[in-house]
Amino acid sequence: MTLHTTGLPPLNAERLWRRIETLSTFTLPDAPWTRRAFSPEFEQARRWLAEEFSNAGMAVRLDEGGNLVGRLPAAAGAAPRAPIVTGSHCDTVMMGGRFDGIIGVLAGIEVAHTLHENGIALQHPFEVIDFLSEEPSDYGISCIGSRAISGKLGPDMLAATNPQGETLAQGMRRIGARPEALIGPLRGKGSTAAFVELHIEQGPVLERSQLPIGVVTNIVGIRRVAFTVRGQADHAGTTPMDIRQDALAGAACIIGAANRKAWALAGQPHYVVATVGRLSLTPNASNAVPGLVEMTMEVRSDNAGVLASFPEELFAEVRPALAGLRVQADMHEVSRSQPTDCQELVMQGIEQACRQLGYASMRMPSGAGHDAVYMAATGPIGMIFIPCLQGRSHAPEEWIEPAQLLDGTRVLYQTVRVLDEQ
Ligand code: HGY
Ligand code: MN
Ligand code: MN
Ligand code: MN
Repeated sequence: MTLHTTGLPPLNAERLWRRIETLSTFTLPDAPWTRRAFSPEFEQARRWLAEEFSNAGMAVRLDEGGNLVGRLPAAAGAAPRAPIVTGSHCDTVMMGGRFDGIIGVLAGIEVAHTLHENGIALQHPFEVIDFLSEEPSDYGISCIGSRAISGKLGPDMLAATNPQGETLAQGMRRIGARPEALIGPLRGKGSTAAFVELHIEQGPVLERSQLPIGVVTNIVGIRRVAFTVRGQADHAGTTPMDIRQDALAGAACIIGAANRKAWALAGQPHYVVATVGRLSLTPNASNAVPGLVEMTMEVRSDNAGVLASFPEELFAEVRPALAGLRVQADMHEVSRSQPTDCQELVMQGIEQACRQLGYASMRMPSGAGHDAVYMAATGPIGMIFIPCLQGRSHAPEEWIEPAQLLDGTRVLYQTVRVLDEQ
């Protein structure tokens, strides 16, 4: 049954929600919901998505950066214009949710399907992109596909390896991408008329404000550094405290200092958060002094200066404590994205669409990173947020109601129509 209420976009809410349910079946069975980029589940999902792109009337291709791109041509006789683009990502973190990234891809397909089946041809070509590996991949790199589009996937990243020793370039080839072709940006400045991404907020603001739509003003930059702390593995019972070299005690100094530093900087006047979310230790036995710790710390802020100095300042602060523990540590950067502003053209387009459809909205920053950050190199960007239950994300408890998804998809559809008339 297609929702044909007067004035509202003729989207098919049931078809949209059915796609959410189908895509969520492509997961590690014993770890819902997990669809890691480059995994078998991911490749199955990609094959299904390509069918859905095509069923929605779009021409489909996989670009050199591993992005799945669907495209509706502009109306016959329309002047040549850059495309209006939407999209997001269908990969997840380990035991993530069914909506982070996913709703941006599936809502884009529903917009295309609705345009196509109602014979509505825009003045701009319309593209929907499922970006490759927006989440930090097993190679340590995130936003792989959108970095490729914007020319930010350099040889050092392509040489990064996963725990099995496979390089990112090999992984990309395995899923049909052509990393050897990435000698520059896949899309240059001005190649996108406007990019607008629908995404769950992944935070509590909209739910607390009881608002259906958020208009994103800016997206935090993210800097990820790898710490390696080396001590000496020893017997936990026979090694006195004054001669042990406990690598985990050293790592704990770094983690504690990062937490204190972020607390001290938070809200003054910038947004600053720091997290160590990935850590491995050797030999990882209850009766052995840890000899080696490898961990990743990320710091996020809307201020480039904080991003540029936080890891280095942190490392300098903990050096005396590490020396006291007789452990060695080194730090190297894994990846960095800059704080990125959304453009008035797109923000006002979203707000106009909300007014036309009768949705209240509020402007707000994004503490999460998104592919939109990299699409900013190709043209003006904007993001539409919808609330998610208790702001939870990157967890199986992530949830939205079908009506909330429909709200967001309606605003996405209408925003595309508004921007098409610009
Ligand atoms: O980590 C992020 O900010 C995004 O959800 N991948
Ligand atoms: Mn995410
Ligand atoms: Mn996401
Ligand atoms: Mn995103």
